[in-house]
Amino acid sequence: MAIRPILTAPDPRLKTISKPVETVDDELRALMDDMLETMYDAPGIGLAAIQIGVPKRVIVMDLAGKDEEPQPRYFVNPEITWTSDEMSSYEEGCLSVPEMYEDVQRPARIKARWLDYHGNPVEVEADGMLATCLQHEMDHLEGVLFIDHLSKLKRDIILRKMTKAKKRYG
Ligand code: GNR
Ligand code: NI
Repeated sequence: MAIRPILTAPDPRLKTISKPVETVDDELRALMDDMLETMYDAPGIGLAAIQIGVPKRVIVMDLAGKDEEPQPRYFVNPEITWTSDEMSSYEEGCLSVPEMYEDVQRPARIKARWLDYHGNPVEVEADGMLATCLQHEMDHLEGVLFIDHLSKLKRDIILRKMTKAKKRYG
């Protein structure tokens, strides 16, 4: 396992549309293991492969609390099959937009399906953090960041701060 560097905005690679995975094999599981280790190290609650520069439709997540048993989750080729009309708002952050937090509105409930760590199909109805986080991560697979859901003014302010921080710290 290895911790890999996380890309940060405005890195153009974060705008890539990620490609579907053809087979869930040991090589893909090694990538998912690295992603999970990178996510825990950051620390974050979710990570899409493109955030470490790999344009595959793969997500890892762990929504367990600090004092709970770890609960790693793996999503390969996820698809949303239904979204509620009801929306919910959550203050989101992103490892690729460090230290910036803004409220984002998304459907409150979704139905989604994906392949798990072993390539087995899973289908669930989700709400709460799972629904929010899965939508945030699936946006990454389309090259979309949470700041793309904000007004252009707010987005530009955040991107300007990011560019300044990068000039300072490299
Ligand atoms: O660690 C993360 N926290 C978070 C908080 C609210 C909504 C979404 C997230 S995902 C984020 C990790 C990340 O950037 N995943 O892409
Ligand atoms: Ni993110």
